[in-house]
Amino acid sequence: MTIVTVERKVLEKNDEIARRNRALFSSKNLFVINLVSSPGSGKTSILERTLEFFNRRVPVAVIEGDVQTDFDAQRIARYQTPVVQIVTNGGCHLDAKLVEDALGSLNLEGIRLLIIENVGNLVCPSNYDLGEAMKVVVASTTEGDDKPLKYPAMFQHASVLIVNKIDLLPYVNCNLEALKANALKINPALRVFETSCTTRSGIAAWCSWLESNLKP
Ligand SMILES: Nc1nc2c(ncn2[C@@H]2O[C@H](COP(=O)(O)OP(=O)(O)O)[C@@H](O)[C@H]2O)c(=O)[nH]1
Ligand SMILES: [Mg+2]
Repeated sequence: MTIVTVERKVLEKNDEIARRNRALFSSKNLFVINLVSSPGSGKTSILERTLEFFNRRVPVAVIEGDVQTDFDAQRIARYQTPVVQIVTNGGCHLDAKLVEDALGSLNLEGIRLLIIENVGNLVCPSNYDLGEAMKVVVASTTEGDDKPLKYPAMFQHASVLIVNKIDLLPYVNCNLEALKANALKINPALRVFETSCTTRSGIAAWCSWLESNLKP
């Protein structure tokens, strides 16, 4: 009983800070996405391919969330992109306060798109609003086609699904149509993209859609 109450208070506090973040993003005309997936699905790779595609034509900033290391921030910094690494020290998700604190170290002047890469985890990040416009969930073909049914909350809370590693379809036990159908069963409103970060298939379609969401 007590645990439930504490959990609710934590989430209420988080939502209050998320509202503050959202107001800040809105005042700066920033489009913000929260990229979520299990570890290794390809979130950082999709970010790299996205930055490469925009080639600095679209000003992007990135917040990286990881349990340990700044490896992902180092990967993003190679694209001359402003990036801040949040290390959660064991924490399994980002929360709105961590993002608010990270924003203090990011110069958002002229930035139009902020991408937050969440900690790799298909469970906890679904509960925490960071102030983003939408959650984008990445599911890779190497994870099989049943994950939307096993982790429904993440797919319910997301607006977009990126099915990544489609180059590996011939080699893995994953039925692409079943994966998409399972995700759409959980959330029929999901917008679906299919990508490969190795062949770059689908990256242009994803980036064009992303760009169409930027505020004037
Ligand atoms: N074959 C293949 N490998 C990929 C693809 N995307 C990412 N990877 C590899 O998957 C591993 C995890 O990718 P990473 O971007 O670090 O995933 P993250 O943990 O979700 O950020 C790396 O070895 C990537 O090179 C893809 O589309 N196809
Ligand atoms: Mg990563």
